Amino acid sequence: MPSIEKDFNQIINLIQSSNKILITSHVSPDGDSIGSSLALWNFLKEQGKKPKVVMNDNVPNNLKFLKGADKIIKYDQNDNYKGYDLVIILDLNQHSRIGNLWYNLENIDCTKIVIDHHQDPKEFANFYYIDTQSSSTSEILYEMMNEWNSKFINQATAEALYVGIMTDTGSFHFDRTDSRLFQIASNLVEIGANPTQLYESVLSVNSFASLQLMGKALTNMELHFDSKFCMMPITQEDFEKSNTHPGDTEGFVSFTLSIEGTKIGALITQVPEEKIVKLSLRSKKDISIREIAVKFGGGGHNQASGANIKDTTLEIVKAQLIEYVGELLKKE
Ligand SMILES: [Mn+2]
Repeated sequence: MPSIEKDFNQIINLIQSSNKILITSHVSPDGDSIGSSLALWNFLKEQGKKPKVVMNDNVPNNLKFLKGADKIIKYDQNDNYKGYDLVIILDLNQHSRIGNLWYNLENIDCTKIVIDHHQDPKEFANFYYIDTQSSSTSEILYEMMNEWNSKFINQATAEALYVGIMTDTGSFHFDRTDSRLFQIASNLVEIGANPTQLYESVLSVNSFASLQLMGKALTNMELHFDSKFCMMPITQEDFEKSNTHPGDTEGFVSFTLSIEGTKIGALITQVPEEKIVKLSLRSKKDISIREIAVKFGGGGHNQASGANIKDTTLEIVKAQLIEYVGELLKKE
């Protein structure tokens, strides 16, 4: 466990004394990882610095409209990533989440900073700013930028931060959506983030095929323990029949928790090409399902966590999950 001082000044000083700055985030990037990375990129460019965003994976189509998304550099294993003054790692707390890019960054001789909101950070960087009470990395970055100098937050930065916050809060309804967050959102709207446009660009982008898969996933749902637990399994065959893939299940897991009286929800998908079963867990406030994810070798937040389970089957994971959830509910 690294030593963590919640000190923006330390981080701001490090960034201020650097010019060429490499920004990166996690594999399979989402709204918060792309949003926070591009917000910081725009914010630093506004001050005449030379930031670059490098990602292990491609930017999802629905986030490509953000300013700077077309400048994101795809990881190249032959690049030695030398010549940077500083590396800033966003929205993750263990180096495996960076992907193979980590092996290129690991040995370069420059300071590495992690800014994140997940629990249980691992030791791999020089400085950390971690706030597990924060809704998103984008929210932390807003606070940092505000403390630094809010006049550098331009419209592009505001839009990227807004997208990060909107996606990581399930459009402002997850735990840690508090009054401060609405103040921040309000400031971002004032600067030029348009809530209607950003919601439509990022979230109203379902394909017909993914909606057909959703229909199948909804019929697959099972209730257990007096409706307290809802499971949504999706098989390899379901993906094949609808001509979809696991990336098309974005947002599905939230349906499991939308049932009256349900406290715990799980999306379980077979990822055939990688021979793994992917588990996404959600719980309502006051129940933490993080421990269950840890039992499967994963992790995350108290109300949202997950695991990628190797060498198993959907049926085995379902049975284990019912057992673990049963134990957890007994303690309630
Ligand atoms: Mn995040």
